[in-house]
Amino acid sequence: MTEKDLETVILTKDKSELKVPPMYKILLLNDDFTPMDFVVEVLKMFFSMDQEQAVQIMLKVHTEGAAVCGVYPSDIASTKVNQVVEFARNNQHPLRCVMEEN
Ligand code: NFA
Repeated sequence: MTEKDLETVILTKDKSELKVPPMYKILLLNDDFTPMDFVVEVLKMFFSMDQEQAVQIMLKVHTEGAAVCGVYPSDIASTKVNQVVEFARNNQHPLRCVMEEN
């Protein structure tokens, strides 16, 4: 048996791996042109909402100017923002979607 076999190996985690990741709110912003039904479809497709939840959030955006539609870590949030904006552009709607740190 070598000296190496008797060594105690201690695995440590870097402090950064123990911290919870920063979270980002995704907001939809109101505009005068995007159809309400389209916004409802976006909320169902990209934020896994059912019809009732999606209508509620869409109406909140419509009446208050903006609403949070989800909270995610940075990479997931930015992917969703890009997917929503691309889907809106592909359908000729000016819908805006942004993320902000909590
Ligand atoms: N204000 C838009 C309309 O009256 C609906 C809308 C809701 C647009 C939420 C963007 C976001 N057609």
